[in-house]
Amino acid sequence: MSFLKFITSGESHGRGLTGIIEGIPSGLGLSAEDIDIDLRRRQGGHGRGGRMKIETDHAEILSGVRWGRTIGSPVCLVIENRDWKNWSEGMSAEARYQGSIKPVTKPRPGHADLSGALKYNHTDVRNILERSSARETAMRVGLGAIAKKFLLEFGASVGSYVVQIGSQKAAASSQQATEDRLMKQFRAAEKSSVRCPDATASKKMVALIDKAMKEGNSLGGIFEVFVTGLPVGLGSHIQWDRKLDGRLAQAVMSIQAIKGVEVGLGFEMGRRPGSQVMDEIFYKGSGDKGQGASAETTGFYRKTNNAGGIEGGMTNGMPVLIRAVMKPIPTLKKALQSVDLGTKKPFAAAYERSDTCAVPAAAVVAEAMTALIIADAFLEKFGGDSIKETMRNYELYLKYLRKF
Ligand code: EPS
Repeated sequence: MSFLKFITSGESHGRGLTGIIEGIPSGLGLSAEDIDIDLRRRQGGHGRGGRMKIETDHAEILSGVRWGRTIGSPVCLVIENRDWKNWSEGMSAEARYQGSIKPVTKPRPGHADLSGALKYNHTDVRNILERSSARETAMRVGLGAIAKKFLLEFGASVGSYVVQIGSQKAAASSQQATEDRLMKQFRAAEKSSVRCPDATASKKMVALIDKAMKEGNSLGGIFEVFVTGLPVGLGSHIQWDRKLDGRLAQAVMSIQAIKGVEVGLGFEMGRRPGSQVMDEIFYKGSGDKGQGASAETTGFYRKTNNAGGIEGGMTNGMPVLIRAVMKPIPTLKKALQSVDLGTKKPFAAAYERSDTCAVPAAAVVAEAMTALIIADAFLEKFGGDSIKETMRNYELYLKYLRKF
């Protein structure tokens, strides 16, 4: 990301999370409530553990916004950890509290614990697990909400829904879905406790999570993220690091526990002949309105969207479609074999409080990461230090496309 930059800091049981985003043009309407809506969405979802009963995330805007509008300077957010009151000595920055809680010496399989301790020379695994925790994603969602607000100015919407938890699949399919259909699936997902648009599958997913909870096990799953209303030409084919699909894949893959990312039909493309993969090109005519943002401006459109809205590393005017898989949460009540860092003796990993399933939350985090990348590509294409300037450049481009 070079036109929009962001960085986060914060430990899971530390004082709180901070995030700075630089590059949002001036004049964007922004309130803490705009951000809190997404923070609440991330905290929901059947299968979360005891921690979510403690936290009610709220973003405080420390800089970059004056009287409800961005002023062009970096925006800094702070989200307090309510759990901090239980950790104020154990996670204190002050040396005098050293040793106030016992070190964690038992690395949990599937976490950053062992590699992190070896790499950063820590005998207390807490120094690793506090930062590798998915608590950090609350701030990504906070910053992503700003990117979403920015994109909305240009008519682009980002959403997500869950399509699989454990072995339970939903009937939802995004592949041939129009923008309206995607939004409909999104609205249905918002009403489901597992963020799945298929009500029957939702119930079965809830039952599966309850069963895993009882058994002390955990579950992963698959979700989809979409972006509607994007113009043709975000990203570029000319260099590897400017390709939009590559940038999105890295961003979504960077979310804790995400182990695979697909664009459009994704891996299914490998099973089909080319004639069933490419999205043929049409031009709207009388009585044929076409579909997607591209049809309105350029007249060119597709009847299918197997490419997931990206060809040659550039948006093609169809909705951008990303699918990602989250592995099951690695903290299990079921003991897993590991080795103590100090004694080098084997033990069965001890259970700490944990979530059973966080796929619905991960989908909201992926919306945020997607929005940040798309907003970056938007600023790369249209520039602008104020929203008005970005809008002027954007509208000029649409005017050019209409005449093409
Ligand atoms: C997490 C472990 C749990 C989750 C946490 C991520 O926290 P704790 O160790 O305090 O019980 O609840 O997620 C969040 C706090 C959050 O806001 O999403 C982990 O190890 O990744």
